Amino acid sequence: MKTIFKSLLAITVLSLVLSSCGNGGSEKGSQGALSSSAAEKVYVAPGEHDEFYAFVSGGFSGQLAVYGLPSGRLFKVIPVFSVDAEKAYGFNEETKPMLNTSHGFIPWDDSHHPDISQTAGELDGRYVFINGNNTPRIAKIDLTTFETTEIIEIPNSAGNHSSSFVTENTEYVVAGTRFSVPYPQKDMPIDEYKGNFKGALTFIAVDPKDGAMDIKFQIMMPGFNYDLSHPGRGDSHGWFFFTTYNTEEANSLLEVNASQNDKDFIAAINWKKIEEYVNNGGGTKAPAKYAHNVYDEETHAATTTMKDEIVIVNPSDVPGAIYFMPTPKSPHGCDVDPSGEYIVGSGKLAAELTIHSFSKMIKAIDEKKFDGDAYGIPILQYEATLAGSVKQPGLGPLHTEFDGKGNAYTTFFISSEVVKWKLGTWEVIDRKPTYYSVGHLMIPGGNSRKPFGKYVLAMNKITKDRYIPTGPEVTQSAQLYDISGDKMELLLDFPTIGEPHYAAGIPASILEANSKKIFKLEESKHKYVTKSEAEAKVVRDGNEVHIYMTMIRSHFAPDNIEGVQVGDKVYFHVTNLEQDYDVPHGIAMIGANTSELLIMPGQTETFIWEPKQIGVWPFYCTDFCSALHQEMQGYVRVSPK
Ligand code: CUK
Ligand code: CUA
Repeated sequence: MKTIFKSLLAITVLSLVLSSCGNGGSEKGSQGALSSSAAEKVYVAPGEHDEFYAFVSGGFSGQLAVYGLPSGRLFKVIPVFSVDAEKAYGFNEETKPMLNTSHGFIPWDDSHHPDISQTAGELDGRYVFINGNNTPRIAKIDLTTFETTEIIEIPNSAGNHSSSFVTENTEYVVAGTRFSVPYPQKDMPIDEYKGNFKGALTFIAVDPKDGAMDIKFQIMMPGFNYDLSHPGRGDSHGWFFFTTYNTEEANSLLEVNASQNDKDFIAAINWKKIEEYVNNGGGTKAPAKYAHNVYDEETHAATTTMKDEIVIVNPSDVPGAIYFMPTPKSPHGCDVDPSGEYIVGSGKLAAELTIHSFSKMIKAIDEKKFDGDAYGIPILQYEATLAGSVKQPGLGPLHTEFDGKGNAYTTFFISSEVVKWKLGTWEVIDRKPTYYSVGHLMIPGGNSRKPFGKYVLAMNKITKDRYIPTGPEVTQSAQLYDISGDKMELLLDFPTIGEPHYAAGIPASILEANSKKIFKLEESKHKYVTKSEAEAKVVRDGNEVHIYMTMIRSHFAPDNIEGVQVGDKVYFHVTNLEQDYDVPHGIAMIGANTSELLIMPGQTETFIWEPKQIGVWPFYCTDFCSALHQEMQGYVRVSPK
């Protein structure tokens, strides 16, 4: 996204400069003019709860942040494609395997698009999925524990961008490649891209019972860039839509190359048809190396399985399953309205929004209204699928969400605004500025058949003068608008962790009921659990020392450990014996090359310490757990070998 918009950014920066000379005062004025009811609308009194959860992607931090709406309060940062010293994710032995890939341990990624699981087209609040762009992965976060419980790597893919959107019964979570790459990967001249690079669209099946992810098939598409995607719903359930750009198949995307074509495509994929084909033994089993990492809630530990094969489907294998709908000027966002009838393509270099009709698309397919084909995939006539367009709505359209009341809201990056327009009549109803350069926006449930159209959250790329400065790097930010009336009303700016790329929102009431409060100690199947103080022990095995340790207010057992030698590899397997809600303990060891461990009641975590020097070395509890927290400590004596 950053690269795509480099030149657009230049225009934006220019317009920012102009606006700060010209009408900076009036902007301030308009902020001052915010109605006093705006404050009331976002005020959540101490002890009161927010109405919505917003899961805001951490973009290049690889995390997922949980905010309350309307307050904008930050509740939790969930590490996904990152290590996190606060939670020891990626540091303790239990969660390290979550970050394994076929390229090794990759403790970072670029996460863009969270999407919440659905049943019958409505948010069910079981999981939130999010993509890692860089080393292509899809993660699943369990919304009973707010922990990352599964990560699957996507082979043959690069820049996993048009992801991770789910079908209306969470049959599939989809991963579309931004970059086309040689398939299979090989050493070849880059300028032989055209016709030789392929774009993989990956359909990951989600088990309806336990939510386990598994790559069902991968479609090897022509070598375009696949930007964003959305599932059909209602009548269009069974289809998936992907925007493409660079249908020229240029190997360098200097704009002159990539935007020659007046129209690129929205690819319409009948995944049900392809699923049936694969279920009947269709497709080619091909070698592919990828990691599948699962965190098991019973053993409280993750394992990595290296997979070596997937099913590849070529578009020509399944005639009638894939079509292209021409869409002007490098369509970026691809959004399907709650009824499933309208597919909005935002040509980011176009002066209008293009809306395709699903029913017209089906009719055009029946009547074979084709305009040739691309690599054997029929291209539908532009006019034949067109439902309408929103004329001159703004500059640089990116993404659209829906309020469930017949209105759509589209972000405009260059003109820095959210524009409200009406489905069916395509008339613009309202527009409000954003501060500044908005990317995505989010309405809770806006990706489902049942949006909760009370608020829209705008996620901005630039904040400039909105906050007190924090050096050259200023905060990232989101803005909340009330959309319950005809006109939008800006209610709140709030800073976020970097980068607030996209978000998924859900009524708090759906999640609160299922939120897990305690891991029951007696149910723990952790390999190194110590269920009582009496079972605490130190076991030597060659040069490995395993300490089975417990913690409870306010001491460790054992707390004085002798018999360790320089050169040993010391495993601390630490169990929190507490069974009261919200009483974690922590542990940290001087000189251990890891983070502290924050251990929830009933859980066991492990870290490794390799003492290099003789002496008596302390460890202590890192989480303020009781009045005697500061007494919660111990020593390890290290003797010469
Ligand atoms: S993409 Cu960047 S604003 Cu990654 Cu969702 Cu459109
Ligand atoms: Cu246990 Cu502080």
